[in-house]
Amino acid sequence: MPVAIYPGSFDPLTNGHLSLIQRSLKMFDRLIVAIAVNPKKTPLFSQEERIELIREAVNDPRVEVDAFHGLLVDYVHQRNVSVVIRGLRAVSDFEYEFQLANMNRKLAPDIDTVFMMTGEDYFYISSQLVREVATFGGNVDGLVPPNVNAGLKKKFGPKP
Ligand code: COD
Repeated sequence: MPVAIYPGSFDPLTNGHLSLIQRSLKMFDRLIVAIAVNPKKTPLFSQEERIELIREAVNDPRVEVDAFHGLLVDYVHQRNVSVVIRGLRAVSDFEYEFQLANMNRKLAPDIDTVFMMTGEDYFYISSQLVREVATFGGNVDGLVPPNVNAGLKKKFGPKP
C-alpha cells in the first residue's frame, strides 16, 4: 500500500487528526494530507497557516501537506492515488462519512475510502469544538499539538 490521501478542513489540526495520521503510516508508506479550500468559507487559519501548522506538528518526511480546490476525486486522480483516508469518531460521524464516501465512489469508482478510528483519548475532539473553546479563552492543552495551541493563543489571547 504505497500512498493515501487524508483530506479535510484541518481548521485547526487536532490531536485526533494527528493520531489518525500516525496510524495511517502503519498501513501506507506515504501520506498526503490535503487541505480542502472552500472559497465560500472564511477559515480561522488561512490555507498557508494550516499547511505550516500541519507540517510543523507532523514533522515526518513520509507526510506531504498540500491544499486543493474543487472536487476531492479530481485532486485524488491528479495525484495518481486511489485510497482516501477518513476518520470515524462516533456513530454520529457515520451518516455524513457514508454519504461522502458513496458520492465519491459514484463520481470515481476507482477510488476507495478507508475509515480509521483515533486513539480512545481523542474520539471526542473536533476542530469546531476546539475553535469554540479557544474563542472563549478556554484551555485546549492536550487537544491540539503545541504549535496549534500557540497559534490559537496568538489569535485569541490577550492583546498586548
Ligand atoms: N477522531 C477521528 N477522526 C477525526 C477526529 C477525531 N478526533 N477529528 C476529525 N476526524 C476525521 C473526520 O471525521 C474527517 O474524516 C477527517 O478527520 C477530517 O476532518 P475535518 O473536520 O478536518 O474535515 P472535513 O470533514 O471538514 O472534510 C470534508 C472535506 C473537505 C474532505 C469534503 O468536504 C470535501 O471533500 N470537499 C471537497 C469538495 C468535494 O469533493 N465535495 C464533494 C464530496 S462528496
